[in-house]
Amino acid sequence: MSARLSTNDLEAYWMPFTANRQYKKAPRLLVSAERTHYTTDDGRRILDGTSGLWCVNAGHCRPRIVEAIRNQVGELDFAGSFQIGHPKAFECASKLVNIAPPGFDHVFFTNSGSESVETALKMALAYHRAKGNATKVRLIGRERGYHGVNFGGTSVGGIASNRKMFGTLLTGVDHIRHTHDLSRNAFSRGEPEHGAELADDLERLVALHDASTIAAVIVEPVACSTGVLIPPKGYLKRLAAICAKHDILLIFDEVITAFGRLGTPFGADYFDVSPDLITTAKGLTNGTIPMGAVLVKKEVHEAFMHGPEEVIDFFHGYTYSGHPVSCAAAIGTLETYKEEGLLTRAAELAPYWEDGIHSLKGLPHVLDIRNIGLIGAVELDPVPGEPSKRAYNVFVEAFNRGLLVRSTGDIIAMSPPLIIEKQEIDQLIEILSGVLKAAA
Ligand code: PXG
Repeated sequence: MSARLSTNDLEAYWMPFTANRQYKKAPRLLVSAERTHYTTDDGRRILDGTSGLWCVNAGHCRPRIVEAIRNQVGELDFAGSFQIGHPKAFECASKLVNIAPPGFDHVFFTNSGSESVETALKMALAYHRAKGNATKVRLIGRERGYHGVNFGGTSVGGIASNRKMFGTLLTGVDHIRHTHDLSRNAFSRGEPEHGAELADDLERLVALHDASTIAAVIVEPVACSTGVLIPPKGYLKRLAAICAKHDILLIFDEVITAFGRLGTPFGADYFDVSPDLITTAKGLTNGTIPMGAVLVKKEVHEAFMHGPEEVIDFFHGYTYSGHPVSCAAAIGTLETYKEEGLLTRAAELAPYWEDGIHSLKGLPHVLDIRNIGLIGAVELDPVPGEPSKRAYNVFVEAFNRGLLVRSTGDIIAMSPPLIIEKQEIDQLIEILSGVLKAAA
């Protein structure tokens, strides 16, 4: 165990998405992890209610994944992927295609969710151009959406605090409205009943801009970062139908919902909707090594394969696309998921999780509780004039009592590792319940 850090040691690191000055006055430091628990620098065990940052789906420090990474880095530390290759990247892509929804037969590797999003957006633009529809250049996101932090993703994203510091962002971007409606759907279990018609908002943008100018729509099947907004029943099917009608590519941003989070391999499987592109990251390597992947439908890939054979078909890629160590980590991860049945385990646990989290109804300041697969959220009444404070305080107090949750705005979000046991779900609910009662 490392010695505890002094305040001076904390200064140089400018932490991402963090209130740095507040954090450094009272730091929370994690020094090791195993399965469902972290250990802090003062030796306390913390139940990981968030799978790290929605990524450690198989639990922490799983031997097969650790071993795959160790072996790979000693055998082939780096090999590029531009006009040259190494076997693990091909093996990894084939393994992904094997578990992908029907019709997805190609994979483009990136290093994060943000890069997967940029890649998918560029692919959508280049696809229409390759098909002779070069006027299709607009990108449509959704209010409250989160698609990472690069310029494309920030532009199609719909969370004001993530956008307002950064000027005008990309041009030619618009947003459909979000689906959150507490007046009709509060305390829904699973998919809310009301709001499929909100998908028709895309028709409003088609009427405004004309379909001939729209390349793609990107949505998260479940909008997690903004506080777990679950799509109303029928909404995603309706959105897909409108996209198909107007030759608009539908991109599912599955950086969180892929790899078993909903109890199916992908969110597209759960909602029985077939998008054109799927972005992934996080659970792809169980959080161990940064990696992302864009899954590509046959028809989209095919459009790029008509030029002269000796000309590069997609002028895009990263130094670390298909990095050998990332690929080894992904292969170890996919094997772990398969051996332990983790891509469907959330379906078995979901009813228990749902009952547990909805038992918090009636506690002070609880405005809504929502759940799907192994995801849950508790929306709190904000402290008047101090948005985010109540949920932040719950996050800190839960950590002090041995539980890691996320707070976003005044919403508590949770997504425990898919290996969690029922008695650990009970512990999680008990700690959170105690914190909410004390926060009264
Ligand atoms: N798309 C989606 C849907 C995401 O959830 C990204 C893209 C970006 O991925 P990278 O790997 O570039 O961070 C994400 C990331 C949170 C939280 O607590 C969520 C994310 C990242 C950090 C925190 O809600 N999602």
